[in-house]
Amino acid sequence: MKSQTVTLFALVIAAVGLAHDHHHEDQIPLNYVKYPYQAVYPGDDEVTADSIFSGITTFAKLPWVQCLGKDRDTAFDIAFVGAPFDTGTSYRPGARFGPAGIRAGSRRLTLYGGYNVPLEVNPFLSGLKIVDCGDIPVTPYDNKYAIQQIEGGHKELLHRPTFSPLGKDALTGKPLVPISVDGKNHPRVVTLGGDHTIVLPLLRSIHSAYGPISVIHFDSHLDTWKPSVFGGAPSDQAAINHGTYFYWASQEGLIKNGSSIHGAIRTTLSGPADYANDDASGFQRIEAREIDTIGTDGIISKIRETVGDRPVYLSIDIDSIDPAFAPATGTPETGGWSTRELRTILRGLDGLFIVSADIVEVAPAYDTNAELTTMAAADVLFEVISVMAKTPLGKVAN
Ligand SMILES: [Mn+2]
Repeated sequence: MKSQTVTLFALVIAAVGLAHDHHHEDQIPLNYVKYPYQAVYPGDDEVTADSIFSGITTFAKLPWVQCLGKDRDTAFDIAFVGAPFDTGTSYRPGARFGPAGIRAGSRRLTLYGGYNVPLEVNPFLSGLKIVDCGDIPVTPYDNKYAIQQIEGGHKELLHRPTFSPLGKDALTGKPLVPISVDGKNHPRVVTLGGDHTIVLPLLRSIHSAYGPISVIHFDSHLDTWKPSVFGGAPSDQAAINHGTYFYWASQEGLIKNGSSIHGAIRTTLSGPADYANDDASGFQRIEAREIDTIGTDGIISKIRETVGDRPVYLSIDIDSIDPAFAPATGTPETGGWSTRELRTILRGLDGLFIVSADIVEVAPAYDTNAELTTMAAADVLFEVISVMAKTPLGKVAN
């Protein structure tokens, strides 16, 4: 009787001990599957490691941080965030599904680790903390309110402290100072659109840190059109859409005049006056067809000469790529650049101070079964973050 009590007591002690030894990892269901965001590719020693096609999809399978929710205190250097807004579209709607589609198209970016061969950098292992913040909540019922939501969400992320310090100049070893107008070192935000209207609230946010900004804009369309070109506007709100947002951004003084440039332009016009209006909005232009005469090198030179060493915002409309390669977009135009050509041109921006960027007008419902457009969008952003990872947003003080 007595020995039975002792045995029972020992069992209880053992059970308590087990509870204390119970590691957090053991609580994951089916514990032979590793925590999806920290999987090791490929060939770790697990029986069944997490696969690139499994799990919940974030951009490039980066950690999901609820930056606008419970994880407000988590610092980062580059944040991906979705802006699922498409009620400023003139032709095909559907870019509200862009963020989800681009994430799906990005799954393989880290398959073998993510080393960018031509740029000789792995943005995912460069020491920068890169996260996926999910989407900014955006109402589909009220454009005015949605535009405020996008500006507010972006601004919150842009004004968070960075995870990494700015560091020192690679050549001189002198400390770098921020290139912002508020003197702070800001993280970079890569926004997944959404139709192109979102760039108006994004530039309002950028202005709060950098003042009037130089813009590199890849698009088949000007997007500086006056509302009258769209048949006039029945309301103030209708006057702000995915073809007029740069006109308004220019009117508001958000764009640095003369050092901004469009690339891949090939739209028809209401008339030559559209180009005069575009000039007045502060943009230089590179026509899509120039690739046949000056090539990618010539286009890169034009962009670099225009922007110089100023802080620059990069906005990429997926319709800059030819619909043969990226058909799933709001207003497709034939005669565009190949995915290869746009990627080459983006790599040519190496060394520029790209403070933030977006890719817009990806409307996955019009894509091929092979996910050509969303894959192109994701790969384009891979070039963008590779360029970002190589150039900190700082200069040596004069
Ligand atoms: Mn556009």
